[in-house]
Amino acid sequence: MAPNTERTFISIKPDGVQQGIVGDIIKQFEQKCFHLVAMKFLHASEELLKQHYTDLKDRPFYPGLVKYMNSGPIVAMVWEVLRVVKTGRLMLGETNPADTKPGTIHGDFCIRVGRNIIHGSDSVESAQKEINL
Ligand code: DAT
Ligand code: MG
Repeated sequence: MAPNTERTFISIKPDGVQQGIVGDIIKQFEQKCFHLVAMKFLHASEELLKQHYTDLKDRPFYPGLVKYMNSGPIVAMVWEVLRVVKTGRLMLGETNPADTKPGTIHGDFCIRVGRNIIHGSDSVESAQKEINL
């Protein structure tokens, strides 16, 4: 990797896959000149999801979050480019679709925080952890 180049973990959640917007989302990252370095279509196990979301284990929505993420297949991707972690989060918009503007992925494709169709790493460190998982 070139200096300052980062990798981020982005996954399209089960409802995003069901909505049929996988291609639209990948296209946005490609248009932004992110490089796709890995992609996997998988049905994540509860065990794997619990590890991925371990920081949230004491939050009231955690059991529902794990169940939702386990409800169908997801598209797990690694994207690489300069400052990709921050830019990726900007393209996703705020966690809660109600708090974010149209023109972001959360702003354009979903309504509820508990069904927000896409995940993106929030730091270089968490990206590393999530990619390893
Ligand atoms: P982010 O995914 O933006 O990093 P997070 O790590 O705080 O946000 O939460 C992880 C996911 O959990 C989030 O994408 C959607 C869900 N979530 C967060 N807050 C929630 C809430 N108040 N009710 C239901 N689900 C929530
Ligand atoms: Mg998070």
